[in-house]
This record gives sequence, C-alpha cells and structure tokens, in this order.
Amino acid sequence: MKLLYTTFVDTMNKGEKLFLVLIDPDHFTHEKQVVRFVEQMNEAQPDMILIGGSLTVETTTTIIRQIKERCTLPIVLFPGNAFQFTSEADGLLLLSLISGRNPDLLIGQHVVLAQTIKRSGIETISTGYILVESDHTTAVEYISNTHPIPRTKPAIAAATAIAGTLLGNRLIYLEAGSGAYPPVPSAMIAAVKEAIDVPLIVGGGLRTVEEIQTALEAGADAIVVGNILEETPELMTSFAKTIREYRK
Ligand code: 1GP
Repeated sequence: MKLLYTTFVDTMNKGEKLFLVLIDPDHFTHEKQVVRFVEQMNEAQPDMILIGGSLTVETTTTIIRQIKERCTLPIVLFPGNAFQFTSEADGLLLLSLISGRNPDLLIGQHVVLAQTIKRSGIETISTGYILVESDHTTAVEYISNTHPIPRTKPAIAAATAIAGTLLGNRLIYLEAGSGAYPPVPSAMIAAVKEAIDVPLIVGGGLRTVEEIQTALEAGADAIVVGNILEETPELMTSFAKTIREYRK
C-alpha cells in the first residue's frame, strides 16, 4: 500500500482534495450498522476511514475487522486517548492537542504508548490537533479539559499551526468538534492554510455539500465527516462527488 502520508502530500501538491469518513466506535453498537455503513463506503469510495472518538470503546478492533472483511479502504486511527490504540489499523494520526494546555494530551499519553506504537510498526503521522470554539461545549472540549480557540481569532489558529509544524507536526487537523455548529469559519481555514506547508485536514460539524465546498475553497486539503453520515449515510456519495470534482 502507498504510504498514507504520501497520499496526503501528493494530493495536496496536485491541488486535489481528500475525503475522510469518520467512524466513532461508540456509535456503532451492532455489526448490522457497520455492514450498512461499509456498503455505503464501497459505493461512495472515500479516500480513507478514520476511526476514533472521545470515549474508550473496547470494540474498536472488532469494528476494524468487520470493515476489513468487506472493504479495502485504508483505516486510520484517530484516537481520543491511548486506550484506543490497536495495531489492526493501517495508520495512526498521532494527535497532539496543540490548541490546549493539557500536558497529558500534548505529550503524556504519547509517552505511555510510545513503545507499543514503535513495536507495532504502524505508519504514524504526527498531527497537530487544533480545536476551535463551537456554539456549545463539544465532547472533545469537555473530555480534553481544554479551551478551544475563539472563532474570531484566526491569527491565533495560524500561529498555533505554525508552532505545531515547527515542532514537527506533519499534518494539521483543524477541528470544531464532532457535531459542532457552526463548523470552522472559512477565514480561519484560510489563515491556517496560508501559514503552513503541510496538509490541512478540516472537520467538525460539516453537514452539507455547501459547507464542504466552503471549507475546500478556503484551503482544506482533506475533509472529515462523521456525525451526519451516521444519520444519513446516503449523503456520502454526494460528498465524495463534490470532493472528487477537484481531481484533474
Ligand atoms: C470530529 O472532525 C470530526 O472529530 C468529524 O466531525 O462528526 O461533526 O462530522 P462530525
């Protein structure tokens, strides 16, 4: 398999965009749900599947196996904490919550898991995770015990992203939080994109083709959608089509 990070960089360099579908294992309690979702993914063909959430769910490995039996898309861990690590995935976004000041999520959990990650040989992508304010307290804000960056402060988001890349982050994930409303403002996406030369992932509360187009036009290299697709999996095909329109 082509290295996942190479896919991010090559796509960005071509001016194309990636579509990542998020599965929160906490929301997939029956195999039937997974099967239905996988059928939709096989039709829509997103570029990658992210798996993770705010709570610890012992079924992450089982769900990954259920997906792999039915679909060949790469599966990338997007862990809310070290307990969600499993070497069954194809890659790991090693998230450091750089908008926050909680040392455990900046470096602590990483130290706990470091030897396990190294021994697993899993492709690991150092990712600066930036949480942006929403109109309500999101699960990630509550669980991480951090303050998100105010929506009206794109310069702080840009400076945070620069600091992350200077510290070695190879991806920046700009996030309003799962189920957020509204999503990350386009001025903030543009400011962050302008400030960095690594791929930019944007997610959190994207629910419509128009919102995805706005994020892409502002500079997102990859779009993550989770919640709305759990409610309405059929939307996946139109989202994939919108994102693929950037392919030459
Ligand atoms: C959350 O960015 C992801 O971490 C996706 O958000 O579930 O709101 O689409 P949604």
